[in-house]
Amino acid sequence: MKLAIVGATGLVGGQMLKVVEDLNFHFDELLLVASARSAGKQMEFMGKSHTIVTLEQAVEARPDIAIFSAGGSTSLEWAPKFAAVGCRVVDNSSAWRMDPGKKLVVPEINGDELTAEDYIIANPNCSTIQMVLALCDLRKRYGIKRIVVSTYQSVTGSGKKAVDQMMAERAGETPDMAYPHKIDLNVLPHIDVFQENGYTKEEMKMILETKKIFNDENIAVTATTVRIPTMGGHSESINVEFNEDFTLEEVREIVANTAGVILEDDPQNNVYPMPLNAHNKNEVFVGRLRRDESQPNTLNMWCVADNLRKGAATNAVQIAQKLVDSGIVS
Ligand code: A2P
Ligand code: 11C
Repeated sequence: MKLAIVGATGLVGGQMLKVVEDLNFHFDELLLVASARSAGKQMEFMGKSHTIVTLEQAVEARPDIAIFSAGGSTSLEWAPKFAAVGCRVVDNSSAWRMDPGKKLVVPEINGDELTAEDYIIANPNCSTIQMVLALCDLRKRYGIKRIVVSTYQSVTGSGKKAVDQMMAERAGETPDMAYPHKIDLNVLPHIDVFQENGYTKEEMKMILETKKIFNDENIAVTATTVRIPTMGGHSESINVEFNEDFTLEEVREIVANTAGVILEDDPQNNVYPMPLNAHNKNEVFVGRLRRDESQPNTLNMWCVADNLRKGAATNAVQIAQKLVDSGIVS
């Protein structure tokens, strides 16, 4: 098994390497791929030094699986070139997600739909992944009519430059600006670019990707996505209207038994999910479960996950694992 990590020097790439080690993902040979700026440099991983290679060199080496996190334009241009030499590409960018010919996969939800025909597989947006995972088993039981979600997203979602901006502001230094405004001690109701309908691209990703992953065009979804000056994970306030009524007791049991989800719901003892606790964890945390008393069949919940882990690297490595476990890659 020859594994390539494309974008290995980036924030998500670094997490991918940690998750490969954490989840004991088996490989015989590892290719660390980055831009021409980094090619030739050495990088340590699991006690071994690796020479960073270019995309061209990686294609020549014909990896079995390549996990990409090097931006949308790199994926658009290079994923087909890797696929052409028989490599399975798991792509963390938004380049292929809404392509009708490509699968958008959260392994716990639709990983079983992967087949030998799939060469480019899309990893969903981080905010979408944690929400659909928190809801997937509740959906099976009660059906979902409508979701209203508001997010509180970590600066790590915008990459290293954004983390540096926040830390420089905190230290009283003049930052290189990743955002149009100061982020420390502030809140920006603005993630990614504004679209003609007044929503941001991040909001539209949550709406469209949710429908695709659940394979249900009829689920109504609306989103407001917000950047807050935190690291460690994205938080979401989710209001979900089911087709059927529920009991909170059963909801708690379903959430607690959902694969990849941990129930943290003991508000009397100040127990609820927080980004500080979700940091570097592979699971999605859910709490503050309560009935929306303003209308029938509706639940409020709070959901937190490390956006670089289950929101990106963990989900991508789990897709790669699924390709191996199902015999698509051997
Ligand atoms: P490099 O470090 O050589 O620039 P982040 O999202 O944290 O900014 O990381 C982006 C990742 O994608 C880095 O590993 C970066 O490599 C890589 N990358 C960016 N542009 C390209 C490109 N044109 N070809 C290959 N890798 C790229
Ligand atoms: C953020 N969700 O937090 C974004 C980052 O489509 O994979 C990931 C963008 C994507 O800003």
